[in-house]
Amino acid sequence: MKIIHTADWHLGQTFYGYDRSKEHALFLDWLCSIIKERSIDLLLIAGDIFDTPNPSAEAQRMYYHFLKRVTQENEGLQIIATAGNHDSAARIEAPSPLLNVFNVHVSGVVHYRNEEIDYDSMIIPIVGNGCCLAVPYLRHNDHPEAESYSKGVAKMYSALYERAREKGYSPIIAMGHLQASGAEVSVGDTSEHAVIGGMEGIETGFADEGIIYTALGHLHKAQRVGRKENIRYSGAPLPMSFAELRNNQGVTEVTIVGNNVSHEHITFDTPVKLLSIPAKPQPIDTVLEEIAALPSGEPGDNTPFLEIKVLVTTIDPSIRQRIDDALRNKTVRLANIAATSNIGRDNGEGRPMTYDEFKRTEPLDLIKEIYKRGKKKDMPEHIEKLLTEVINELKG
Ligand SMILES: [Mn+2]
Repeated sequence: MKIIHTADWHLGQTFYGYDRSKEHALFLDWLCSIIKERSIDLLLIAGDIFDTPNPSAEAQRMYYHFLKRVTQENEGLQIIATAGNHDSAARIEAPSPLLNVFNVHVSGVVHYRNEEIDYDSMIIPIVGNGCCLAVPYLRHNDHPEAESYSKGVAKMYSALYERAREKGYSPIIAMGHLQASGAEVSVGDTSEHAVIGGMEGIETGFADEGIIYTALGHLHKAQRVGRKENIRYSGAPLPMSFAELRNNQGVTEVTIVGNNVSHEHITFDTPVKLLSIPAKPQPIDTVLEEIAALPSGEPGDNTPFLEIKVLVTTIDPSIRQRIDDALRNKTVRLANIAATSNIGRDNGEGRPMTYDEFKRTEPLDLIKEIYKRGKKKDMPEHIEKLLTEVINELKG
């Protein structure tokens, strides 16, 4: 059995205001050709099909056009998709009566029967005698009762696995949209944290026995989880932020023969490159020199997106204008100016703190440092204690 595992398409995404529909269309064309060339039996889409719960008509048209084309071109192809945290679970599942006719199954919502989780609705038979445990992104209370969210999610997979095994399915594969513990998050990536924010990772021990392959979505970097080759993130096909520019975007081909499973990452050569200059934040004059070295010409559909990292050393309102002037006639599309300042606090590594780092800083640490800077001595313990109480009170 040959499977393509993909996730995190984020159809309809705009990148700092730029439309990405052409990039997405090229990806879907490429995916069609991969599925045909490699005689794929099963396509798994592990969530975040769309970028928002309310995708544009164009994004939806692109998705349904793809489903129609790929099922028409590949007789016998089965498609199973689950909802991610960015998708509207109910919306993507709504066309199921029609999609089922084309051998497309969408698992968006956790269904209940007599107030019990309807596990059978998430067990999708696949070619041969196998099945796929198609688990959508689980919101709070969408899982069996447990002492925490992460334990509840793990319990959901274990319960599904037991049920599928009792029913005699083999092989059993699983698919889900979650943040696994032991997985690597792209540094500073905000799209991956959008909903999960601060929640602990899910232990994937449930996949140790019996489940031959676990196809995950949510993290945008292709990787195995917890050193297990058969628990993987396929990664996103397009970089969704500048933090992802070195992620080697693509899809994962999985081949199952008997009890053997092998995989191969197939790189998608993204049509629009992301450029982030300078390598680290630099004062404006250095930035302008690097901009001057960029190629000139008319911008087109595939013109790279540019991020500029400026180190602000003095308050200078002309910076934006100087950057705009320097960029005139350059074949880049300015997406983001990331300004970091050394006017304020150092991040402890001898470079200024970025806004994201600032957001992650504990308030108490910040207050202690400011106290030390002003009073030239450590904050007395009784003040620290008092502040801790106030902060805890505010955090509720
Ligand atoms: Mn995503």
